[in-house]
Amino acid sequence: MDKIIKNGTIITAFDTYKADVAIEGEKVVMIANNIVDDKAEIIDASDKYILPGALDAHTHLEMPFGGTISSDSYEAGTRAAACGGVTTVFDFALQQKGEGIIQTAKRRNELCEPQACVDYAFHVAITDLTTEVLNEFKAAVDFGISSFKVFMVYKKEGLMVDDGVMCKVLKKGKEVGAMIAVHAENPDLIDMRTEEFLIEGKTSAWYHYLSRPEFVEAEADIRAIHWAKSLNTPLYIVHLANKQGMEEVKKARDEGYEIYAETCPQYLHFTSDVYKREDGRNFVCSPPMKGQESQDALWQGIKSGDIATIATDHCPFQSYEKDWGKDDFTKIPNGCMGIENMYPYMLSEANKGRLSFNRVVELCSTNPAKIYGCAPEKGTIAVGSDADIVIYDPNKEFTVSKDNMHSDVDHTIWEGLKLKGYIDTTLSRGRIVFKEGEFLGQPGWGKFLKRKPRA
Ligand code: DUC
Ligand code: ZN
Ligand code: ZN
Repeated sequence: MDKIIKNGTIITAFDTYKADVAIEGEKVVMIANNIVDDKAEIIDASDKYILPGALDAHTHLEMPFGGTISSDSYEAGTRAAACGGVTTVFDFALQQKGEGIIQTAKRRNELCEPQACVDYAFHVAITDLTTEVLNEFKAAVDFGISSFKVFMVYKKEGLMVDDGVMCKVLKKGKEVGAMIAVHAENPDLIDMRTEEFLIEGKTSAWYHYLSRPEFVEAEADIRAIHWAKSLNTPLYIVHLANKQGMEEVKKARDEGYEIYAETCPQYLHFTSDVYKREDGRNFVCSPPMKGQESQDALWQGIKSGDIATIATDHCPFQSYEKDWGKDDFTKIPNGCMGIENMYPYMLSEANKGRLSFNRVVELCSTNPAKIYGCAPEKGTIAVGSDADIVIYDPNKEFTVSKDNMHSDVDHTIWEGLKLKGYIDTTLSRGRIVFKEGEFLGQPGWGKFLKRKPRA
């Protein structure tokens, strides 16, 4: 054995118990009381919790978007991930016109592989569905890419697909065992409302919210669910942020359909009121934060089990880039940071009693691992699983500031957030990559995850 984590309390999605965890190489090899091996390095976890590392199933690292490139490179983003207890990152690889799926993944992997500090996978976003691309789905799944995404928005940006394409992708996805994720908002309504606001001189960040309010997202959620039900295919809705959409997800699930909803910490913590702030542009992301009723519905969905996962949509931009839209919300690059905040925020909410620690593990680790084809290696602490482990100190007080974060971005929407409890140590496949505030990992350590198809 190389390392033994001693005296801690293990928390998985299903269990809470005291035991030692022995690691050999990259794997957990034993879980038992009082494990002894004189040659092993001892990591003392007295009064601490031992959790599986989180999987962030939704990031946009060094992604060309909004007239620039998101500020976190693969190195910076996965460094911040390690420091926030995220040991697997799922990044979106955007297909370029004429490109194949595997070609898209390989192009992004060339950038990612030398930089990644934790393990990673790609969802390929289908933007140009030719017959060849449709025929390539099976090969892509065999290659280890068992999830694809479609955007129902971003028409001008060339990312959007229409309902016909979405349906073809849903059907083919089911056939080859791939999960299909959708960004659901109605593009025509957004364009119509944006045009009206600009004509009326309504240009502050508040109008970003009003250009894509609750019903704009809900309509697309309902449409996507309708097609998934009609075709009897699974569906994963990314960054769900509105009440009506949440209700439709619940209804479909109650009827027995395989519909998964992901939400993000920013929707659970902030409301659309942030867009009235002087620095409202820093909170501009799509879909935008919504009203209190929507936030309450999301927390209710977490309680009822109808929210399946939490992920971040991590897509940071520097202040000077956000400032492009000071006087015109349409010029603000869309995206916020969160990769280092997701697990600490959710665990702090558990520590305050809002939900159980087990449920946080399920939402942030176990469920994304299962849904996206990398369980049981990822997403739990068990003999044989990867030693992706977070040691959490429930008694530590932590205040988020841009100065104690590890991204390459000069501000954070989470500035000043007080957390009850914080991450002490993160291990990625047995290697300590974060300890007591310090990043100890290495670019190039993270491996591409070849994922399994859906059964
Ligand atoms: N939304 C964002 O805010 N940024 C990146 C892409 C997206 O859908
Ligand atoms: Zn999106
Ligand atoms: Zn996104």
